[in-house]
Amino acid sequence: MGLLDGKTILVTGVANRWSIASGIARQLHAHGARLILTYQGERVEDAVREHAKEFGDAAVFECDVASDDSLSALAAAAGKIDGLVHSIAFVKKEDLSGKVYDTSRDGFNLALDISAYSLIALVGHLKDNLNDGSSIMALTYLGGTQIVPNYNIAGIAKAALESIVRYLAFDLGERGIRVNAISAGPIKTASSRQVAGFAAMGPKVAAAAPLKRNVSMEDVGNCAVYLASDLSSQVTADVHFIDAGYHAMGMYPDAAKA
Ligand code: 0WD
Repeated sequence: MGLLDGKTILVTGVANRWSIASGIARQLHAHGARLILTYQGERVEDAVREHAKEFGDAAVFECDVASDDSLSALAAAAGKIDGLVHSIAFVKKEDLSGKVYDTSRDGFNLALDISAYSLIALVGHLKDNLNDGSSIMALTYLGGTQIVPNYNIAGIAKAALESIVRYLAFDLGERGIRVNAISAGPIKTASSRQVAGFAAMGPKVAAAAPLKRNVSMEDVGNCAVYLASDLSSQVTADVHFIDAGYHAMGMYPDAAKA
């Protein structure tokens, strides 16, 4: 018996095998979930369709969160679901270094639209697809509440995303639908590599975190299994850290010695 037997979960953001969503899909599938994967556009369609074969021939649909037509088409095609994974972010590369005060209006709007409003748009379009008692989760990062140099506008978008998680949890609570965020430690992916200085972040976490390691996609996927399952039936409006405890440090070991 798998923890997720009988549940259908829609997973966004599976751009490629290195995407965090791919690690999440792998663990959800391993615990018995039937998966629906989405792809952003034709550029990644073939890769996502090929990847879907690894997850029991998961159904695959287009979903560009920048387009309400695309979201409506997804809602019409997807059928009933018991879970939704939001693993989507986009920030112009030029806005992932330098000064936040140099961010353009356009760069701000794009980052907030794709990385934060997209959760509102997805839930708004899929609200009738979601069975009562469903679980919704979104990927966030420590840079939403703390200063992480160069994360800049991406962090500001994560702050909005985490707030959206709480308000949606309130909206949907009467249907027993839970909404949470997973705050993952740094994992090398196509998106994260765009952040200036990203390569140094994993080793810094491993050196400073209580568990003295960084995290993997599998670790994040295991949290997603818990959040998607009935084991977490009383957990909502929460940000759950999968970061080896790094977020709780107020001073890092090297600095403490100095
Ligand atoms: O260290 C990390 N990698 C962390 C990532 C630490 C903590 C959180 N996260 C978050 C990210 O901010 C994001 O919300 O996890 C989520 C997934 O990020 P990822 O796995 O690091 O990155 P990636 O594999 O690039 O997935 C992001 C995807 C896009 O990938 P591509 O390579 O095609 O840009 O977001 C999707 C897309 O699949 N995406 C969209 N999906 C639908 N419509 C759109 C869009 N308009 N734009 C981007």
